[in-house]
Amino acid sequence: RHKFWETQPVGQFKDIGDSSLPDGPIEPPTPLSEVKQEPYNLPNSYEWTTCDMSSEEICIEVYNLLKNNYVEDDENLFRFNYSKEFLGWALRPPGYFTSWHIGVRAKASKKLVAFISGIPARIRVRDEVVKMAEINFLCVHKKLRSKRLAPVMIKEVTRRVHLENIWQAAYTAGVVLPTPITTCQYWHRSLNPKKLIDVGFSRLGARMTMSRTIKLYKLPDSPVTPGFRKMERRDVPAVTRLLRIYLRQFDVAPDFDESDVEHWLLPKESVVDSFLVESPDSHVITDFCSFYTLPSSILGNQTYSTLKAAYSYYNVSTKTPLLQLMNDALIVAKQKDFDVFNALDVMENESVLKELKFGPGDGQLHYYLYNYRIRHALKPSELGLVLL
Ligand code: NHW
Ligand code: EN5
Repeated sequence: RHKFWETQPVGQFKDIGDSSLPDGPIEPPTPLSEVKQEPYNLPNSYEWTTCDMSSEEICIEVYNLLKNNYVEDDENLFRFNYSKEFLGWALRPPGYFTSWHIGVRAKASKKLVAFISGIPARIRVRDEVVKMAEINFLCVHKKLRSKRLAPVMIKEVTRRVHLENIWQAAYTAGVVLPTPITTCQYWHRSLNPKKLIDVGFSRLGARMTMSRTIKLYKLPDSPVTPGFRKMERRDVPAVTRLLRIYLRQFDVAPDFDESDVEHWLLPKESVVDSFLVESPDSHVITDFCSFYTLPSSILGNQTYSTLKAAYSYYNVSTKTPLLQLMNDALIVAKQKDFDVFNALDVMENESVLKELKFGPGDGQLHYYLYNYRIRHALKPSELGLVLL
């Protein structure tokens, strides 16, 4: 069934429920001298290229490949359109390796036809913090599909991760592979219902008119929580403390330090937005919420070309109820002209999504670990990790 994945150190479907297999690494690290020194072979007319994402020109090539060939929904109405600024941010966190930003070019034209990336991360699985690669943006040009290029790219990124003495990875996908550590549901909250209906993202509910629908999704003009404000650089230590304590309760979560928080959560225009609640009297930072910006191209609509979507990222509520905190996030997202606010049922999200008028989408997101077995699948609420 899975000719490639059957050969890889990942949990296999046949082993589900086998309690004789221990949790933890599936194979031990090999000495670095035994890691293959040369890249894997590509079909003859293609060559490897390392993509320097600090170069505007290379960043544009990766951007264009993804804009035209990356993930679509099941009806091919929308395609993710990660911005250049977003890609620069997503691929250059603290300690990143340029060698993990891997492209494939056609030898003759030098056109970029495929891409895969990794970034380093410390991910805690239960009681153990594991150095991992987060793999993302695997993309093969539409005209080169089904030629078994993806397995070669995955083996090549694996080799380059091994060369940095890292032996585990985390990744997500909309497709089922051997074998998910958990499966999450996408939820969507309409901010601009008329446009969402016009472009086929959502439908008018039964016995609902457009004007009733617009009224249903109305939000206040500004956040309601006293002390709610944008996160600033001076907040990094306090936000790091808040987040580290909060994420302890989940079985799988990132181990963020201050430099990670500065990179991943300090607001960056049209990339990531973060807000916190500072108690008006004590000035203590008690709550935090964030979302990232990921537009989708609307394929074949006469009126609209882009769907502006916000994706819930990390939230921490200690004093302000999560419901109110996320409602304030919806309010600021609406003020920033997003059409829809998306969230997964990870962490404590499930408990507030229905009341905030989110509805389940038609997409799921499966989470995976490479070379790390977890005997029992997690519930989405036991997962404290959001990948981009
Ligand atoms: S998920 C988004 C992936 N990208 C897209 O969906 C974009 C549109 N699609 C494409 O570009 C986020 C192509 O369809 C792709 C497959 C390139 C997806 N993950 O070349 P073939 C990520 O980026 C397996 C993993 O003929 P293709 C996460 C498939 O099951 N494997 O197919 C990436 C089959 O293997 P099997 C996937 O359609 C995580 C084989 O590829 C996959 O031309 C990567 C077929 O290859 C997917 N999303 O190209 C793993 N989609 O065994 C990282 C298909 O079933 C692992 N396949 O025969 C960790 C590495 C690091 C370890 C470090 C220690
Ligand atoms: C990971 N870094 O299918 C990358 N999105 O539900 C890989 N559906 O937007 C991730 N089909 O349900 C890949 N509207 C997995 C995601 C791939 C993209 C995808 C889904 C997630 C999606 C929308 C549009 C469907 C269009 C037709 C959807 C319903 C919204 C409705 C709003 C009102 C309340 C009920 C729900």
